[in-house]
Amino acid sequence: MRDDAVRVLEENWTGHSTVPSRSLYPHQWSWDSAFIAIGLRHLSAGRARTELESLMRAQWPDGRIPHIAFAPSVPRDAYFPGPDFWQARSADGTETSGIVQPPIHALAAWLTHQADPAGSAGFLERIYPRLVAWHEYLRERRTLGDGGLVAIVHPWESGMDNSPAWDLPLQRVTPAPAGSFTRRDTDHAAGADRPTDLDYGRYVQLAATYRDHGYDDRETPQAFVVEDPCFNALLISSEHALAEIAEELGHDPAPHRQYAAALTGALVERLFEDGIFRSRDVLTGDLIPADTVAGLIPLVVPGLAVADELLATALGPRFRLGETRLVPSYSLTAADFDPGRYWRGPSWFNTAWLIHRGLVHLDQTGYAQALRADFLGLAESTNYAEYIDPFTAAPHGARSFSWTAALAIDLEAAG
Ligand code: 2M8
Repeated sequence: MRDDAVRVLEENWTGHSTVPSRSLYPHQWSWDSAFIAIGLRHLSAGRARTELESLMRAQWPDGRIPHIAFAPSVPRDAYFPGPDFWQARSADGTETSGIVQPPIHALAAWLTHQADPAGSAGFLERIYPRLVAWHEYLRERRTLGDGGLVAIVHPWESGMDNSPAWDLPLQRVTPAPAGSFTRRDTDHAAGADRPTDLDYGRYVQLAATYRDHGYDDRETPQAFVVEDPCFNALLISSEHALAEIAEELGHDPAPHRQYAAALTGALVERLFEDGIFRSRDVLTGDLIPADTVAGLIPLVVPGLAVADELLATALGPRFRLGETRLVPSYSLTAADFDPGRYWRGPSWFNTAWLIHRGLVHLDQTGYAQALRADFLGLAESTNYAEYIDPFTAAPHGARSFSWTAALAIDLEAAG
């Protein structure tokens, strides 16, 4: 086990959960916690269970798991938008945001259980109904297009905040006035790496509109409604995990398998184009012609009919898997590819982990081993950076970043 990776997770542990980064992200983030649990389970399955169950305390009565659970001990203005902006609380009084992140939690819960089935008595029983409620929220409140896929209503919900795929739908959004808020992210990270002020103003306006309509999915006049391939692919993976959990608990797994199959069919039918999955703008009905790493994440979907074509795209000129470092977040052939700016070119460790998982499932052992070796070497040499330049491997964003350390521990254990 890599001592430095373990140390990162120790330093970022708050006693019941792990912050992504002490400086840039000092609260609990939803999909970060799931990735972190996947690594923590190798150090302490109990701590991994605590990580996930503490996130569940932030769950709302409608089933949504908010993307941030705010830590009361952290100054209220340490991160923007903070608790005073969101004005939201879970049933137990935890201050939270009101938007969500990709649903990888059921997969994380199942992997956590598998690391220590004997010691996890009661864990699956407690978490299963919460995960079911989470997926029901997505299915009932976020199936906003005609094809059965779930939609995101804010770029931050994708986890790939500044993706070029959001440029077209964001053009509809009038930004919040520049003087009406103060960014805190640029205190901790280079401005040239982060989203522009114009985009940030749009993120703030979208979130404020949702907030001002009580985060009600039926009432809010959303200006951004998008079917994202990564979000839906992780929902499918998590539905398969829920089927496994249901079986383990003696419940009927069939509804989970049926929903996973329906989503898989819709994913291919609605989003696959030119060898890759693209996002669909639900408000115009159009596919968005930006090829991003989100479009490769369906490699994790079991039994994907177009897996061979998708792998060919990963290996081809758009992403050059095996020749570039990890997997770039945006097509190398795009005119506006940028190797340093947030989600507009650089490589992230969590997406590389997901693609590695897909390669393993596809029995692409050679590519999987090469990606694993690249990941482990880079995680260590960059001091567990948030993301890297896909050509030079220069680190960007936060260092001692939790999911980079956690997923390195997981991949190390997989060797
Ligand atoms: C980044 O997102 C936050 C907003 O949620 C931000 O830019 O301020 C993304 O990389 C996201 O995927 C991640 O969960 C979060 C915390 O690590 O940071």
